[in-house]
Amino acid sequence: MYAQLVETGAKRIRALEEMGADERVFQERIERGVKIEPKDWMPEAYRKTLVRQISQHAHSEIVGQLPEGNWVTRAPTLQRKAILLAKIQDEAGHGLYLYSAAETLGVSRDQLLSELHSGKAKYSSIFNYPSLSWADMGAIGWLVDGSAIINQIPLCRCSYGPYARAMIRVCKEESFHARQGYDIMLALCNGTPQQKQMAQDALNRWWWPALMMFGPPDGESVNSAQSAQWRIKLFSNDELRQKMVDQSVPQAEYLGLTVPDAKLKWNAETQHYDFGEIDWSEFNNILQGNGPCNRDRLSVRAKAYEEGAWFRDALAAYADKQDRASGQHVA
Ligand code: FAQ
Repeated sequence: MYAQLVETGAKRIRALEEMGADERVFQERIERGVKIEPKDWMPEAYRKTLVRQISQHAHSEIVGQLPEGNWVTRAPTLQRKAILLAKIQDEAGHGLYLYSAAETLGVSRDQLLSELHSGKAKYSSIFNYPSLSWADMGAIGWLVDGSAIINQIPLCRCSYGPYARAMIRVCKEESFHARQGYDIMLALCNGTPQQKQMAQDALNRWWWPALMMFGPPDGESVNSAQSAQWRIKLFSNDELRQKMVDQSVPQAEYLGLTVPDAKLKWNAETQHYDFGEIDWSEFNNILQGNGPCNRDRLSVRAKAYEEGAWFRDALAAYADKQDRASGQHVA
């Protein structure tokens, strides 16, 4: 599957014999399954790819709090509210582990955040859709966290040590998130016809965007081949997307909901579901900053960062004071 992924990427990668001595030793270590650690030699392009992916991932966790934050004050019961709050806090924690993992590669958190706030850095397309009803909290947990787990379980085995280790806890927490989402969907589907209709409407709106989360089709994925060679990616975008469809369709059937895809059909030969064409123009539009919520998401994050400046200053002043008191102050 690794060789297949290397083959299917849109860019050609270099073979071992075309590499310089350091790079060859590095590649051989990766192929033996040895983790790369922050102080090890690494090609600059490997470092840059990881900074790109880990920071995009961190930004996604932080921006991803916003669609759910929209429903904290309107959760239907105290218990649902407490669960939702805990989930959103977990996402903040995931952002922090991931920014820390990126920092081991020599970038500062301030630099990464300024790239997010200026619109230069990407974050997951999925968080540029609005959360219109309480049922969206169910659909996000079930489909968005569900997709995140499918993508992230292999990352626990990726070649870069700090990223792989951060992912272990993230995946455990995402599993709770997916269950809480499915539990909301189940409650709505067992409720009144109107509640079931809310669940169906949420599934209709989140299904296709969730499939887009896995990235462009393999033939158009510019980073896949190189990331596969470096064992950052262990499965291709299309392989993971297929896993998501195969896993979610029976779950939708159990809920008594209809997946909004007329071409969805079990294929006995491949033992997978065939599914319809994804609207990649919608995805590309979002990546260009023109999705339904792109501008709003960025302005909310930038405002929160500005308004938190006094708190960061106070923390830095306190840490400085502590260092002086303990004689560890560096001028
Ligand atoms: N959105 O060549 P590829 C979550 C970009 S966490 C936006 O295939 P790659 C938890 C891609 O960056 C969700 N951009 O790229 C949660 C590249 O552009 P670049 C986030 C996308 O990196 C739940 C270009 O397209 N998870 O949900 C997207 O090899 C609920 C070409 O693509 C991660 O970040 C997209 N969906 O594969 C939180 C997981 N897809 O950078 C709160 C780690 C692609 O060259 C609430 N990331 N692009 O300018 C990955 O596994 C990979 O980065 C992929 C993309 C698979 C996302």
